[in-house]
Amino acid sequence: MSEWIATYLLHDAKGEFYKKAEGIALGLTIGSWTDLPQLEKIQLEKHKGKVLEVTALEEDEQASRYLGQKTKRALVKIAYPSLNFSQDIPAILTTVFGKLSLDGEVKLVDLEFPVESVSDFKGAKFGIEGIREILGVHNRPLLMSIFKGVIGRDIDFLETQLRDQLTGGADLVKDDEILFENPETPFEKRIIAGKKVIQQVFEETGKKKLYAVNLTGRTAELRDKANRAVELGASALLLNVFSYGLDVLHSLSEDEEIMIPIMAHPAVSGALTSSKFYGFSHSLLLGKLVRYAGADFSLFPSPYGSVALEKASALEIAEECTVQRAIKQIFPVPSAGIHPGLVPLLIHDFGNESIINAGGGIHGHPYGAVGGANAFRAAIDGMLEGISLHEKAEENRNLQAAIDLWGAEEVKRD
Ligand code: 1AE
Repeated sequence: MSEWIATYLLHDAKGEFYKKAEGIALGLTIGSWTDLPQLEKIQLEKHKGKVLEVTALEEDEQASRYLGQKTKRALVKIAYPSLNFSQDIPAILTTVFGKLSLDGEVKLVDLEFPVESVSDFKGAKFGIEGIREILGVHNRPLLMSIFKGVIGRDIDFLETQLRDQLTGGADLVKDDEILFENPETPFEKRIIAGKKVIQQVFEETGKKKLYAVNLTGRTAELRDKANRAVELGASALLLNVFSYGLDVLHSLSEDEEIMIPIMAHPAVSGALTSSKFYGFSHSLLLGKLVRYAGADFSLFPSPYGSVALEKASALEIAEECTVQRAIKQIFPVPSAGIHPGLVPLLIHDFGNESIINAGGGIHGHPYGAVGGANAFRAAIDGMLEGISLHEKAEENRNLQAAIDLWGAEEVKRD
């Protein structure tokens, strides 16, 4: 029988984890707060959740202190019959973490998809391989830049910013996630301007580029808006997935009319992942679920920048994006507060199959966005050539200027 297996991290003062797990398995399947007649119980057997494993963990003193009493911890695995629910993200999440998410110190750390259901989740249309094919870049991490300081600016300003970022060496540019519909730079005008600049840069340099326009507005409008974006020649979409819900991403990614890559922005996800006790693990939400829902890129805070994530969590997200599965690998994009001096650490940790993403670190460069993007590309090249940032900076004044301003974190080479 096909089953979804959820793994939870539980904290409980009494430590009665098996009893708690049984309560979850029943409560989220056939159970209720009151006992059912025996006959009904037998009929419902095939719908019943099963406790597969209860693994006690060492006490975490910090957690006990935080919760105000000595608290025990355990990992619990529960299997849910697929039979109970339609194979879509809202039904799955409501089953494995619906009311349970409100019931004390319970964190959903993983969810295993049954093989029979994997075909319901086609994943990314392009993924790492497809994006590299479009851009014609195969041998290095990609460089992405972000429109910054564009609220209240006009379309000419955006065009100039885009051209500077691309000619400096960015492979892709995305809208800032806080750029919504506005009179100065409305969605359609941004797409038309973006297409024009990308074409000009291609004619000048022979290099293909992508620009991800922020798909915003009411949920009911998004599909039409995405279709309109494709008609107008958009090359990629950015989506604030967690402001809308994973199923919105899933619907867009499955749509055969929307044949452009989709970038998943993590805005709002911190409210669902940051607690040690509640919500989802980072890797499940920003890695596995975003990938199964069909994003081509998953953005998340790197361990190093202005909004840092614990290194282990950031690496786990990247692992979920790239581990071999029946669906395509997607780009991990460790972001936020990134400057060229962090490039060696990022490549060391996340490898070639990742994207270096920077807004302030490009626009705040002393020689402007062209210099900023170029400094990043030099830092990437230096890392691949096996030389230090400081050595590379001797031959690249943009990189030197970035290091002078923000510093440099070299990695120890073996
Ligand atoms: C985690 C997402 C980062 C992002 O979208 C963004 O706008 C970063 O900007 P900077 O690089 O911190 O300026």
